[in-house]
Amino acid sequence: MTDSVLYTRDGDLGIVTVNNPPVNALSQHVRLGLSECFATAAADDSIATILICAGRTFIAGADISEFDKPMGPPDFLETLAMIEDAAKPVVAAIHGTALGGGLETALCCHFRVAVPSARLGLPEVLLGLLPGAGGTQRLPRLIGPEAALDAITTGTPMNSAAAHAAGVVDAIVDEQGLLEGAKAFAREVVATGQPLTRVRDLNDKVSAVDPAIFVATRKKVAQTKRGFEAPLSCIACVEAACTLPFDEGMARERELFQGLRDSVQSAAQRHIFFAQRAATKVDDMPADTKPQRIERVAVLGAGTMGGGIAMNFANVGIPVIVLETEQALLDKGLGIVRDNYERTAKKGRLSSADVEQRMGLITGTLDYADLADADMVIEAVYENMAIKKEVFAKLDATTKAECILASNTSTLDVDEIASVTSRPDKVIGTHFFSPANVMKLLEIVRGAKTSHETLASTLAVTRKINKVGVVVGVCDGFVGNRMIHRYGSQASYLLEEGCLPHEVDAPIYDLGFAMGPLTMSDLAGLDVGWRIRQGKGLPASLPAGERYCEISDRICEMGRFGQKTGDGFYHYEPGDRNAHRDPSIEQLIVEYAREKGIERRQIPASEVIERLMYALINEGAWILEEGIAQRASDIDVIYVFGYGVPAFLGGPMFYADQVGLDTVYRRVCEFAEADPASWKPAPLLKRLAESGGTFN
Ligand code: 3H9
Repeated sequence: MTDSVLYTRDGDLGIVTVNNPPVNALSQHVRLGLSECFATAAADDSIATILICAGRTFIAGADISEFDKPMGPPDFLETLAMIEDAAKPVVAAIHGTALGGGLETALCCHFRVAVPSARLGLPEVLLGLLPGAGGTQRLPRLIGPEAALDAITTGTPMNSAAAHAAGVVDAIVDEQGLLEGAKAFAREVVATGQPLTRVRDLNDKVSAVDPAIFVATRKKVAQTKRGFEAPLSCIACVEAACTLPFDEGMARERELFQGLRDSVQSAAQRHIFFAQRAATKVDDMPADTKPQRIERVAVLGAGTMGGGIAMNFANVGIPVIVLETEQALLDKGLGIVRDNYERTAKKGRLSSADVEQRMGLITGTLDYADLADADMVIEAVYENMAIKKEVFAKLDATTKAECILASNTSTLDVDEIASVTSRPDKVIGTHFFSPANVMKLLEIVRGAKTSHETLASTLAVTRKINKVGVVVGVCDGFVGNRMIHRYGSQASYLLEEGCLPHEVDAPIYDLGFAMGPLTMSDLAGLDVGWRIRQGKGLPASLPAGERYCEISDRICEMGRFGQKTGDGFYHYEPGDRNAHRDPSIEQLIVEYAREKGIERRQIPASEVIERLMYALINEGAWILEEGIAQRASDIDVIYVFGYGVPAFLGGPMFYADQVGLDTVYRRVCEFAEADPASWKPAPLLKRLAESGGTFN
């Protein structure tokens, strides 16, 4: 027997214990161990078998790292069939998370008991897969196709109570007494002679199903998961469960699973799964670095950013105090926070008691003295170095010595900000993305003097507030905005050279991005960049030989700042976020090119994609070269969670690897030859291209 699965006897019961830290994934040796243990259980005189897991969780799924290589024996389905075919009752005892192959294993047991804190689900779709060990055939048989479609196409897990109500779990047992509860349940089943439930044989819920539910789910998925292949295959499998005999449904599931497993989309989504976890690891941080406790937080500024940041903490029960300079601004800001919560409550996603509980955790103040017991302060004031320095000097004087001072700057030098304090080791950047209560990404900016403890504490609190944190170094724009600057510049050069706005945006949208670069600028507000450029004295201050496009400035001069004014690169109707082509802007672009003597040409969509994507990738390579990001996959995480790049593309650096770095480098060199002012091929890209390497 393997060490990771153990068979023991507890009186008349057989106990199979899986012990494969950290999450008891169904690695090859676990499948082998399960097969051996269930064979032993079948042969002995035990009256029933309990399947339980050691450590923090029930089986959390297949071992995702095995999907990149051929799967060694035994096959999942053979192992699970042994469990389902067992002549004696098998009871799954569930704690932690029974996910993916873990829940599929539990569905092959004849009964399931769980502790109240357990969660059960089939999240394969989030990895670009479908439940490939019978989940698409068994879950609909157990809970009906409609509920199963929802669970399988969204990947959202159910809590124990919901799983019990739906019939996935037969009994909820005491949180501290899972094994005891499972044993009592098993003995009761035997004593009362309860028949064994084999889910594969339940057909009531999957016969005479209204096909309209599949049409409706396909429509929903087309809207919410545009471009993702896996949800459509999930629907096809559940449909098969409702129209084909079990074995044929299983064959269909297998065929579609293998197609997805071998797809680039799933490879990209699996890459993002591991990348997200790798991003929180800091290469030089000693493993025993202890995070400080962060139990009280303060936020400076009650504007859109400050309010959104404060909500993140209140959402997880951390009290937060918001400081403003004037009562009216404070009232307005906290009013917007309340409106946000109430809007969520109206959609049924929060109760009114939740709204009050969260608002109760947010207090306002005008007095720095009230920040004295905060463990962390996040500054979200106007993006201006002089103001930030003034604020940090004040914070240094008024907060306790161990308090972490974080700046929500999106571009400024964190080291310069830290220099005005007596505790640069406690200063860090926390770059939230707007809207801060919604966007998952947090760029954690590590200054030259930021201590490991400060970094570890910030990483821990990032996880607590359910954000995806990525540690980056100090430079203008950090990782995300520095790269997006190159992308935005290329978008404007494409306008000069021949494209109209929709011809820049459409290819990128079709590639899968949430929106194209110009629609994104309209959403973010064109005035933001305009004011920064004005502040830098551009274009007058432009160094010789640098390229500059004034189209965006001219649009701003017309008072068109994007969606918020109803006009930008596009026109927007009141109450409608759809971008409409605007002939006046198209004319402005054509006339601008004429004025500058630029001969416009027809630019193919393929070149639009190359110019935009390679601008990101080349800058990403510079960022890696300079050590601003620790690893290419960190950049991918930033782009997927902060910039609307779909997970199925795996982020810009993963995308580059798929295209082939030799191709990317060759095109970047060609672009640089045509336009040396805006393209500087990155040495890392060159080295990797020449050595046949990849970023990831
Ligand atoms: C599947 O089941 C397919 C089948 O239907 C069909 C087969 C034919 N495999 O997230 P954490 C690692 S697909 C390998 O930080 P938490 C993770 O990388 C699978 N490794 O902990 C990390 O490693 P490291 C369906 C895995 O407490 C460490 O474990 N299942 C796996 O915040 C800790 O993870 C899923 O999609 C895995 N399955 O969250 C569930 N899972 O320390 C995926 C985790 O080196 N997993 N690792 O960075 C999760 O959702 C979360 O990990 C979980 C724990 C909620 C379980």
